[in-house]
Amino acid sequence: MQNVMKSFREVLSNAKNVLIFTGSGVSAESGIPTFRGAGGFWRKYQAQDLATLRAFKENPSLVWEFYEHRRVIASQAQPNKAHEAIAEFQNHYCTQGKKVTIVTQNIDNLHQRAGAKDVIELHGSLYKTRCIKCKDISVNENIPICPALEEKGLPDPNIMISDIPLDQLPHCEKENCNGLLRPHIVWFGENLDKHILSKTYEAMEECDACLIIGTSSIVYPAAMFAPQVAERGIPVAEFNIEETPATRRFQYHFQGPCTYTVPEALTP
Ligand code: BJW
Ligand code: ZN
Repeated sequence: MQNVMKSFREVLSNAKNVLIFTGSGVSAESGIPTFRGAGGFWRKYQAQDLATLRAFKENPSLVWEFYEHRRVIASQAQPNKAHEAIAEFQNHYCTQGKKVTIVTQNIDNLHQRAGAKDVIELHGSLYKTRCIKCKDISVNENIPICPALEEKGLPDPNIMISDIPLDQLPHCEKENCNGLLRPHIVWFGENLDKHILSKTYEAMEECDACLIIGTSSIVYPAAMFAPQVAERGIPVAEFNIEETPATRRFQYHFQGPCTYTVPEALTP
């Protein structure tokens, strides 16, 4: 492991353009549950039951409670040593005229809170809303997001109903709109933003080293990105507590909690 780590650190020291992909595993040690791990349930639901437009249309109150809970958890969490090492690496490399692009599937804002710059958020953000009527996207960090959601969203599986009246859920404040707001998050079956995808493809084309940290590599299209970089012959290093369906596609695999392995790779 030590020699392999030494080899990857050499790759990084010669690289001019590094791409870092992250998933929910990077925030696991900050106390934010991953999707497919043991903590991936909220009440009796899994994320794929609620993270759909259909679920939101059927019961916007329930879906807003779910996201209110996630906003509370994420805002109380602190960036961990992996987020910090990534942000410091980016900062340090930029002062040497090199480039580090961070592309995350996470919606928790922890990379940015650790000091990372220009983070590309593939799946949106817990702290942005989108109006279903005028499509306006706004930043909203209020907790609760509206009075009716105060203390709502408790994960207790015995809570069976969610019946906040529609007019008390978050609504658009643009003049003459008042449309219902939804979380600005890419739900299952929805397309990723074209502009964000093209920035990601550009970073994939330009990079000469790549890290993929804390993702199961099973949700598409993000699951294809690091393997596509590896197919170009670029050294890719996976950091995960276990092997994933993509592991064999990568030159390096560092197994263990990313708060140990990532600082080991990135700290000068
Ligand atoms: C650690 C660790 C530690 C833990 N240290 N590591 C084939 C091709 C294309 C699309 C599809 C396809 N088959 C199915 C689809 C559709 C679907 C999809 O991919 N489904 C899969 C489940 C198969 N994709 C979509 O719907 C996407 N849209 C799309 O494809 O549009 C075209 C289309 C239109 C119409 C119909 C079909 C297609 C959109 C995907 C959006 C994903 N959104 C979510 C939910 C967001 C909402 C929310 O958060 O509430 O984003 S899904 C969820 O998974 C979330 C995550 O960003 C994403 C990735 O999960 P991640 O981060 O990898 O987490 P886990 O839990 O899976 O893994 C954690 C990892 O960390 C593990 O490996 C651990 O070992 C590791 N770990 N602790 C290091 N300390
Ligand atoms: Zn509106």
